[in-house]
Amino acid sequence: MSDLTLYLDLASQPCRSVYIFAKANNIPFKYEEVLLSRGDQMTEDFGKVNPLRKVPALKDGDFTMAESTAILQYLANKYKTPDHWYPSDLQKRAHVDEYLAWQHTNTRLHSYRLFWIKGMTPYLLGHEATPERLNPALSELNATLKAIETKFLQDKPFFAGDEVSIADLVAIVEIMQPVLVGADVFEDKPKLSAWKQSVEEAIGADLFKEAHESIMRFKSRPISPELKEQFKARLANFTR
Ligand SMILES: N[C@@H](CCC(=O)N[C@@H](CS)C(=O)NCC(=O)O)C(=O)O
Repeated sequence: MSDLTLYLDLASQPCRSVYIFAKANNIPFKYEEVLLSRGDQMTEDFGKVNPLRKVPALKDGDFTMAESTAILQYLANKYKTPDHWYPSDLQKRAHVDEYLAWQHTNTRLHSYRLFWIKGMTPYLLGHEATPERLNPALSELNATLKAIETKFLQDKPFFAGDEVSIADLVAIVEIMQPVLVGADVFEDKPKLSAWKQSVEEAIGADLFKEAHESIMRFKSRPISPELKEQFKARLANFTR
């Protein structure tokens, strides 16, 4: 029996990267569901694992940690996963680290914002987002995706070269978030579309689909009135 527990809600992008990585590498773990729409992140027990009250989180024996990218690095190092995931070559690894550093305030930020405006507006307020709110979010994400094509992908199939790495994984789960609520951000981006296809194949289509099922169904999740009010306040903060 593994001592490793992963605290996850697969509707969350960073949780999906950790889940896909563990599954793709046959890392044995206990899956502990932390349903954000039920407010599980606020329980006393979860607070002991991650006082920041965010998922994903990891417990390995008595050791606990949060932050998806650090968790991926921990798992890659601990389980000595195939080198391509987190390359030992200094400069390849530096390119992976470079993307992981950049994405927090770029891919993550803009995909997250578009997901909230396009997907959470109907879920929380019962109507579609207006173009005035949608369009700026869409163009910010488009600029980020352009930068991914020109700076991080260039003419390579994956960010670190010929094989998939944790940088590709962290990117794809973020980009899929608005896609799965109807924003077709791959349209007119052949290079990005080809990369998506390659990442999906490298991960395995079944695992990719399984990991994304939860976010496709998120609108049917019940949500408490208190949490709904908190989420509405968060959504209002995205007003520009
Ligand atoms: N930088 C963190 C982000 C973690 C994060 O923001 N998780 C969100 C879900 S995507 C969360 O747990 N939100 C709960 C809340 O804000 O109440 C990571 O990469 O793990």
